Amino acid sequence: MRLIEQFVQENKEKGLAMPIWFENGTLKLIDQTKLPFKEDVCQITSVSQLGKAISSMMIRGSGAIGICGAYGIFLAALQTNGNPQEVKEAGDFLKNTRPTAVNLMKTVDEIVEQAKGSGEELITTVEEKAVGILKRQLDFEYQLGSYGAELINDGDRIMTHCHSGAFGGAGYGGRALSVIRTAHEQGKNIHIYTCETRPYLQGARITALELKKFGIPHTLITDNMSGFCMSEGYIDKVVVGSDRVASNGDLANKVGTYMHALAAQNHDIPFYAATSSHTIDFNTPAGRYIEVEMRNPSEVTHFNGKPIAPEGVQALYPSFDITPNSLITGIITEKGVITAPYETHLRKVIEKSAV
Ligand code: RI2
Repeated sequence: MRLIEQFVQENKEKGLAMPIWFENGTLKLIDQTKLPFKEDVCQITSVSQLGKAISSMMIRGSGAIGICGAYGIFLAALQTNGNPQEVKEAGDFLKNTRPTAVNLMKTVDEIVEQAKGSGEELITTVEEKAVGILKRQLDFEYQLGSYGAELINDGDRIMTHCHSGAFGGAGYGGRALSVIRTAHEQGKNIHIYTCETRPYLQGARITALELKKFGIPHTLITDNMSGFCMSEGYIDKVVVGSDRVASNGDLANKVGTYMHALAAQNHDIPFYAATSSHTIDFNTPAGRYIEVEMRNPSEVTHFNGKPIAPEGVQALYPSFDITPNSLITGIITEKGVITAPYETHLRKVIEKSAV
């Protein structure tokens, strides 16, 4: 059995729900467009098919698409019999599938830079590196979960947006749900308000599914109810994930995050972003430099293939928005919880101990 298959088997035995894995010589992923009604497993036989799965959001979440980078380069190494030029080209292709989440780009660059030699030697080094990255991502989830859980009190009612969980990460709880899952496993009595997250409905379809599986009490709300819930005192804390954190602490996350942060500030509700060092981009000085992915407006005008607006209506779908650092109470990472001033504190905590 290959090293990468052993890694998968060990984690399956621990009961982790991985979004993508390598088994019996094949790359497989859960088609997240079908959740929660079906857990369809798709076989991925080429890098171009993996790229389509990422851009069509069959697999999504910044952590999960980050590990797609590791699996994708390993697949490319296998299929090209370790041809370094073709492996590099596969990496360039994968990096262009979604522009906002930085984990995918960083993972591909890391693994391609360290791929040595050609042929069997290249396949082996890529596989070892890929397994190292997968283990590291999973460790991050446990570590940031444990730091974040220290912020959660018994009885807290926590709002989250989109899906930053196991299927969007490496298998334990992604980012936000690692914090929530750890607090729950510590025996804290918590209740989650999960925003449905128009238009792709990650919150309704996937966060609610995982909370149900973890046995964590929760209530589904539509995105436009967060202000009401905060003003009525239903929410004690907000914890969201992150697709990219700029070096000044500005945050790109699923569209809608910014309006929740504004409402939270108005009601003195702590607003936390859960992330990992791999999602902090020191090459991007501020949020305004982050490219926000603009998706097809038909994802707004249609639902499940059916129109929900007059034919020909103009629509807009920015997939993310930018929450300025001034609205963020703390950034939860695998190194600890980082607070303002982010410009200096992020570098101090993360860059000094770069992974
Ligand atoms: P982690 C999602 O984007 C959302 O922005 C969500 O908050 C984030 O990725 C989760 O990523 P999409 O891929 O924080 O559904 O869990 O468009 O890494």
